[in-house]
Amino acid sequence: MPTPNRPAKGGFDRVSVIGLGYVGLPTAAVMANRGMSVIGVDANPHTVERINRGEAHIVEPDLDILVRSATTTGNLRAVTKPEPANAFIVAVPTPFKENHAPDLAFVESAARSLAPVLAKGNLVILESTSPVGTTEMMAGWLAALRPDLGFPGHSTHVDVHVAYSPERVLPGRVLIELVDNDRVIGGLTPACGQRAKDLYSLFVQGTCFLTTARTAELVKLAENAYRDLNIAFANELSLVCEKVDVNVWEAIELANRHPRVEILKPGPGVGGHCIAVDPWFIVDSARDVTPLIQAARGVNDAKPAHVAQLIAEAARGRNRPSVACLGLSYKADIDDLRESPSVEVVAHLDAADFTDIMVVEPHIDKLPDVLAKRPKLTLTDLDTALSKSEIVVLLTDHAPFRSIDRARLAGKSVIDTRGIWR
Ligand code: SAJ
Repeated sequence: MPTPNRPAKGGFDRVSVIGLGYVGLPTAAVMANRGMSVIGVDANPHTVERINRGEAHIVEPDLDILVRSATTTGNLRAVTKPEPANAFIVAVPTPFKENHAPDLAFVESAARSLAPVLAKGNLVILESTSPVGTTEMMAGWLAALRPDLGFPGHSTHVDVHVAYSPERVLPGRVLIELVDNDRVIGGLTPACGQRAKDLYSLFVQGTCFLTTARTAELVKLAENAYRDLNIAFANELSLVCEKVDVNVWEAIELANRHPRVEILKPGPGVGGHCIAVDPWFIVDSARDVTPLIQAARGVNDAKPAHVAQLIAEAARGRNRPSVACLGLSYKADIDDLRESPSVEVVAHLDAADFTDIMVVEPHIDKLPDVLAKRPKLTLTDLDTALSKSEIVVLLTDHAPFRSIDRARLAGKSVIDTRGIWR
């Protein structure tokens, strides 16, 4: 479909987003709905096809409506290979490898794929959560592939501006936070940062703060490590409370009445593709000086096995009972199972201890691979699970679980990892 002509937008007549996932697709759709001409690039042809049909391939409130309207107007078009544009926003995954070392293969392949279409005056922004120094590395890859163009740090003149600006959106509120949140923008030079700010100013209502690329990279990692550490404190406190027979939820609620204390909530562990992953990027670049960050990861990662042990102990008090495990996604009211501690708890259960392990997850219609072939384990509905179980374990605090009639829990062993039924 041809892209219609429209007035120049601060020199950003056409913007390309590389990687149409949890961050890239909403960003592309928001810009397109602001009247910008956007080319979305994704290596997966099925993703591209679906988007061009006006469908969102990920679940996020209102995203489907936005994608439909963006493709209907022709402002958003998805392709599998980069095309020339004024600006490129790279939003590809940055997972870690076996040893927790960051895996930058997707960033590198994005750089390789966009290098041939780069032109003088272009802007390249990396948004993926990345170890400090990745934006400089990306400029290096581009400079090697395009010796005819000047890149910051590699030439006396700059033909292509390069900057880093991390996404900060919360799954479930992505479309709101994409526009409203403040942004940190780090240019490889001040002019690079300013150029990136000009682009974000076209759709961001929050304040855009300029800094260096290295600082912006660290800021993103620090935000998520800060949260991981604070959740680890809450999780450690929950273990202490078990030992000294204190209700952790009441203790935290009362401690938080102090004007300068704000303890987060304990749970079955920390999941998702951000908080459980990003602190390792700091550790990888400064292992010797990060005992606290490493300890927090250890505390949060150990929590699922501990919850499974509590369930096993409850089972020992009964004769091979049926257990209902409520919730698999990593947090409430979303369908995302990535790094989910709830999945891990269920995976830790020993089938020999139970007659039946019933799992209730209203947002999925089939069990994830890691649980699919486990003996005695079934995906079932809430009503059946509550009727048949002797042990009920609350793993993810989805809305339908919050409103369960407490009378239905009477006489059962209840393990509420999120404190919603107290
Ligand atoms: N959790 C607790 N106790 C709490 C809060 C969270 O156990 O008090 C658990 C959740 O159940 C979940 C995990 O932590 O398993 C993470 O959930 P979350 O809602 O805190 O965060 P995410 O991973 O969905 O999104 C985060 C956000 N980062 C911060 O709040 C610092 C978001 O703003 C980032 O954009 C996103 O990571 C990202 O992409 O980095």
